[in-house]
Amino acid sequence: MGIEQTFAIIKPDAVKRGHTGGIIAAIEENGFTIKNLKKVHLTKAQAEGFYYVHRERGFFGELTDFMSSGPCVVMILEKEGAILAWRDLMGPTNPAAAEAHHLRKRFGTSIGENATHGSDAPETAAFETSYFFSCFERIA
Ligand code: 3AN
Repeated sequence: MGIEQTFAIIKPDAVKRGHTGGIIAAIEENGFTIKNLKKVHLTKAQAEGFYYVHRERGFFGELTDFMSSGPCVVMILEKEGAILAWRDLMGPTNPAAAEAHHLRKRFGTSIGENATHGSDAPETAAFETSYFFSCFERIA
C-alpha cells in the first residue's frame, strides 16, 4: 500500500468542547501529514449533501442537525494507507465500543456525537475531499 490521502472531520461536539488541539496532536503523533485544514460551519443543506448516502437512514435528520450545529474542522490527511490508518485511530462508530486509545473513546460521547469522521474507501475520500477543498488546496 502506498502513500494515500483521506478526508477527516473534527465534528462540532469536539470543536465545542475544546478538543481540536488534542485531536490534531494525535494525528501528528501517529505519523499523518496534514495536507490542508480549515474550519467551516455547515448549513443544514450542506450537511445533507455531504451525508446524502445516509438520506434513507432513520438518524439522517439528527445527524445533519448535529453536523450543522456549530463549526467543525475539515482536513486532508496523508500517510501510507491513510484511509484505514485514520479509521483505526478513530475507532468504531459507537464510542462505547471503542478502546482507550481510540479518538472516539477519548473525545466522543455517543454514537451521534463521536468527535471525528473519516472516509471509508478511496471513492468516498475523493468525493468528500472535493466537497470541501478545490484541486489547488488538495496539493498544497
Ligand atoms: P462511520 O462514521 O463510523 O463510518 P457510519 O457511516 O455508519 O459511521 O455513520 C455515519 C455517521 O452517522 C456516524 N459517524 C455517526 O456520527 C452517525 N450515526 C451512525 N449511526 C447513528 C445512530 N444510530 N444515531 C445517530 N447517529 C448515527
